[in-house]
Amino acid sequence: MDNHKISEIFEAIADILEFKQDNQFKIRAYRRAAASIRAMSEDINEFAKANPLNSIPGIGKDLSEKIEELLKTGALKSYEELKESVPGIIFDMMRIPGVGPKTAKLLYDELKIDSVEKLKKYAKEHKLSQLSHLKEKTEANILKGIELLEKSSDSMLLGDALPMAEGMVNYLKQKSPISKIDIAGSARRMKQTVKDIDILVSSKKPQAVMHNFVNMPTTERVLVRGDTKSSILTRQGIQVDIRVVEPASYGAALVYFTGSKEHNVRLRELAVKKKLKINEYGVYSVKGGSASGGKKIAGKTEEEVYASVGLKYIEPELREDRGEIGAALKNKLPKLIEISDIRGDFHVHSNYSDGINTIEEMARFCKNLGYEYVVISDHSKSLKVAGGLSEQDLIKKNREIDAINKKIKGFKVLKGVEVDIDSDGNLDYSDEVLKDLDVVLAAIHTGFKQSKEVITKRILRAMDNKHVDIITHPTGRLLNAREPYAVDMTAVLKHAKKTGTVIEINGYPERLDLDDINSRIASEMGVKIALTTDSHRVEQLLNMRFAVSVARRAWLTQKDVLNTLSLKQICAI
Ligand code: DGT
Ligand code: CA
Repeated sequence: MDNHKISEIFEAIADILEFKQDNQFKIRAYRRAAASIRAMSEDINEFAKANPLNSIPGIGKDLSEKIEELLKTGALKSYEELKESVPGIIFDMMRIPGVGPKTAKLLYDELKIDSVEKLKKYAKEHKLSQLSHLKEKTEANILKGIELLEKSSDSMLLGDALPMAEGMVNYLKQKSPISKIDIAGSARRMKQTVKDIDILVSSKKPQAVMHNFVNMPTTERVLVRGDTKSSILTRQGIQVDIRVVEPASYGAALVYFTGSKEHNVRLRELAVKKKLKINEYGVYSVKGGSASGGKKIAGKTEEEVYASVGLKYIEPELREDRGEIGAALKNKLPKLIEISDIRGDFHVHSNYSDGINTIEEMARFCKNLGYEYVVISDHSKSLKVAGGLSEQDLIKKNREIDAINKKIKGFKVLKGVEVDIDSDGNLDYSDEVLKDLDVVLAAIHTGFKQSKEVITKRILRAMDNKHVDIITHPTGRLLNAREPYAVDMTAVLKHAKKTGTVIEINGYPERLDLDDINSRIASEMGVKIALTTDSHRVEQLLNMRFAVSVARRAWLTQKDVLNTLSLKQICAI
C-alpha cells in the first residue's frame, strides 16, 4: 500500500458514492483526502510510524481508521462491499475522460451499456445523443475520450517516469559496482510523455547489475533476462529496458539509445557523407564501401561521437530532428537555458486559495532554492471550487505579504493573482483591484468547449487589459486526460507580441502548457516566456525542472525567459 494506491481507492470511493447520489459532504471529504495523500512528500507507511494519521490535512478520525486498515491489511472492507454494489462497467466508463459518475449512470440506466466497445459503437452511431439528457457535444467528447484513453494507456507522464527512472538508477548504483549509468530514450530527451524507460550501464560486474535489475522492489514481471539486455514490467505496468555495454562503446550506445530515432537517422546520413559508419558500438571508417575491417575512430563518449562527424555536442532535449544537426554543423546551436538561470517563480498558490502551504512556507522554500522572488498568485473570486479570493480576502493577503517581506531578508514576495477570464472575456476583478498587484496572471478555467473564435477572443481581450502580465496555461490541456481547448495560438502569440504580454510554460507535469513546439514559435516571434510551477504545496516548487525541460526542447535561451531576470530588473519593468 503506497500513497498512490490509497489516494486511488479514496477517489474510487468518492466516484461510487457520487454514482449512488450519496451525501455531497462525504464525497468531498474523500476527494480532499485523496488529494492530500497524493501530494504528501513522505511515504505514508513511514509517516504513520511517527505521526498520527489525522495530522494529514483533510483526514479526520473516520478516514484515519480507514487508512490504518489499508496499511495493516492491504485492503478496505467497506470499499470492497461498496464495489460489489456497483456493476464493473461503471468503473470502466468513469475511466474515460469526460465521463463522470452522473453520465455513467445515465448511459447504464438508459442504454444498458455493458462494455466500452459497445459505448464506442453507440457513440459512433449517434445513439447517445438520442437520450434526452445527453448533448451531441457530450457524445463527441465521449468518443474522443475513449480514443484518448486507447492512445494514452501505453504512455506515462515525464513527471512520473523521470523520478521512477532516477530511483532505479540510484538503487542500482547502491547495489553493485557501476562505472557509468544513464537514463536514455525519451526520458533523457525530457519528452512530455514516455512509453518505456531505457537505462544504459557499463560495469565490471554486468551479471550482478542484471541480477539486481530484475530483482528491484518495483519489478512485477521479468520479460527478458539476458547477459547484456533485460526488460521488466513494473508494478505500475511500465516497461523498463536495461543494456550493459563495454566502456569503449558507452558514448556510441548512449547516442544510439537516447535517440530520437529520427535524430539517429540524420546522424547516420551525415556519417555516410563523411565515409564513416555510426552504430551503437562506435564510429568506424569505411574501407572499400564496407565497415568491416574499418578502423574504430570513436565510441567512448558522446562528445567524441559527435566530433567524429564534425559536430559540437548536441543536448539530449534537442535530439528530435528539428534542425539541430544543421545548426550544429554551422556551430549555431542555442545556449540552452538551465535550471540555475532561474531566479524566481511566477505562479505559486498558497492556502489562501487551494494551496496547502502558507505564503511564508512557500516563500522560504523558494529562498532556499536560491531564488530572489516568488509571485503568490491565488485564484480569483468566481473560481469557488479552487477557493477563489474575495476582494476583502485579497486585501488581507496583501497585508500578510507586506509583513512577510519585512521578516524575510534578501528575498521578495510579489503580490499576484491568477485572475479568471470569464466566458465573455471579462476579468474576475476590476481594474481598481488589479492595479495594486505586482503581477497579474490571467487564465481560462471554464467554457472549455466554446468555439475557437470565442475562446481566442476571450484571451485576446484579457491581453488588452493593461494590468494583465502573463497568460497562464494557454491551451488548458491535461496530458492524457483533456485535449486543449480550441484556441488559435498564432493569433494569441501575435497579440502577445503586440501587447507585450508574457506567455507561460506551466511546469505542472500534467500541463506542460505551452508545449515545446508552440513555445519555440513564440520565442521566434519575440514573445517573452515565463517558466512557472503552478505549485500548490512546497514540494511542487521543484517541478521547475519540467518547465525548464519544455523550454530547452523549445530551443530557449536565457534571454527568452522572464524569470532569468533579477528582482531589480523585474521591478523596473
Ligand atoms: P518512447 O516511445 O517514449 O519509449 O521513445 P524512445 O525514443 O525512448 O524510443 P524507444 O524506447 O523505442 O528506443 C530508445 C532509443 O533507441 C530510441 O530513441 C532510438 C533507439 N532506437 C530504437 N529502435 C531503433 C531503430 O530501429 N533505429 C534506430 N536508429 N534507433 C532506434
Ligand atoms: Ca523508451
